[in-house]
Amino acid sequence: MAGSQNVPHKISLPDTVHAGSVMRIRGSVPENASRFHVNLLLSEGQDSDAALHFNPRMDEAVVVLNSKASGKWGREERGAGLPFQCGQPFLITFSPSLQAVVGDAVYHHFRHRLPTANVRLLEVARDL
Ligand code: 9QG
Repeated sequence: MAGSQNVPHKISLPDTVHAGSVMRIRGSVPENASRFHVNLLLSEGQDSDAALHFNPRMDEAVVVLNSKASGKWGREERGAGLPFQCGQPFLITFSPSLQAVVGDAVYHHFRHRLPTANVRLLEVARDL
């Protein structure tokens, strides 16, 4: 596992996020990373539902996006291409409507299934 000491990491989001701010995640992908994910979670606890699971898979050269409701994964969406590289820094921006921008390029618009107003925590995990 190539994660750093700060991973996994979960933070409570301020109320401004619920009101519709953008969220920016700056990080870097370790050499020999296989996968990492950014989750927008609805509650504390191990098996929280997620309005968004954004899951770059270096091992499959794709980003899988999904939601989790009542403990079950929904239908996966996959973006076009993999805008992340091992050993390189990245900047991910999520708009209030869950459009994912990587660097300067719009990557994928995940049409949200759970109300984003209910997002309470941001979690990052695995190899980043
Ligand atoms: O594989 O796909 C997203 O649809 C699953 C993965 C799962 C998610 C899911 O195993 O991995 O990416 O919490 C999990 O288990 C995550 C990390 C069909």
